[in-house]
Amino acid sequence: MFLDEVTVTVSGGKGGAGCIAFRREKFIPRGGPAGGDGGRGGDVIFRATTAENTLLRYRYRRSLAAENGRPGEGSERTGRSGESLVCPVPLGTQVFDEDGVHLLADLVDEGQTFCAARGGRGGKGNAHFKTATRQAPRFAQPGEPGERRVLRLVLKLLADVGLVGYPNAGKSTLVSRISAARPEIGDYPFTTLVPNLGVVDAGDDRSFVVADIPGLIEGAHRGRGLGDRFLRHIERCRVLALLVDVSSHEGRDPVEDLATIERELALYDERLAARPRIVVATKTDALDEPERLARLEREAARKSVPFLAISAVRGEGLRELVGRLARIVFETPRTADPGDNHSGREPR
Ligand SMILES: Nc1nc2c(ncn2[C@@H]2O[C@H](COP(=O)(O)OP(=O)(O)OP(=O)(O)O)[C@@H](O)[C@H]2O)c(=O)[nH]1
Ligand SMILES: [Mg+2]
Repeated sequence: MFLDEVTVTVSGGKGGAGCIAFRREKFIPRGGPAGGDGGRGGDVIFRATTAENTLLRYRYRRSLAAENGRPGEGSERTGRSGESLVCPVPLGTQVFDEDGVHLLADLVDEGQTFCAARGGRGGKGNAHFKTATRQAPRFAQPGEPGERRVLRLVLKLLADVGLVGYPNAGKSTLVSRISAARPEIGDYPFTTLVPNLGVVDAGDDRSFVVADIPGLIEGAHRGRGLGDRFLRHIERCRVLALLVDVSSHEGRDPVEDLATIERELALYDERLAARPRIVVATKTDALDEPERLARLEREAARKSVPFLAISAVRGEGLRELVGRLARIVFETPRTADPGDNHSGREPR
């Protein structure tokens, strides 16, 4: 199972109440106020970790509350602070406000944390309120409530290369040939329902991550097919590989397919239109009309976009593809736009 957006309520722990107490000791009459302070409430903290791959653990646990602080005690003893609640999230999780408009945190590094709700301060005990004219204060402060808010968590996978194309273009097959990932492959559209990641060995002890996302069709930005909701997972890719099936299996035209994919990308986010890319013609082993491949290649040249033809089934062109992707990946910084406000929801 994979879940990439969820709304949660976070509540910091309440501060413990201050204590009202007086010193009672032998030989010290009227010992004076001795009520200790309440403990602080715990915080709710999100922490990015590679141990998580999805936000699934929050599907049935939407209310995240840290422990309350303990009340203060006599003899000026401070109450114990509440434990903070540390909530693990996958790398690439963005924290938005309830409306999904303001980005509050972008957790991209292992161990990076964000304090989502602070615990309340503990109340002061009556020991604090003694003055020259008020020797025996019979009051103390209550603890402060913890912060409470509704937040929207949105996962955007951190892959280097995003594979985009029509359903059945051969995206999952390619991933299964160049990485150890074993996504499902099928000769029907929408075999892939959720994104998969694969780690590709690029030689020289270097590797990069490819994201295989569900296929796009015309009108995806309006929600057709599986829509564009998985495109957020390629928002941060350094390079996009646009896969186009050049066999005539699907009865479509490769040049039109490429135009449709480009259009859907731009309609989702025009910044994607400027991302480095490579056009990859797939299934050359099943090429029954060579002119289809030639036309696609000419179209890529016309747009000055690098082009490569492969057959994942025969393993042709894969080394060259990995090499070219690696070169672009290692030369291009990651696009992690901090002002990024694509939470999947339109501002209200
Ligand atoms: N002849 C041939 N068939 C291929 C090649 N690559 C993939 N296929 C076939 O094309 C079909 C679709 O492949 P997938 O890898 O599932 O395609 P996809 O792009 O991941 O499809 P969705 O997940 O539905 O978006 C399968 O039947 C594959 O066996 C290839 O290089 N040559
Ligand atoms: Mg697939």
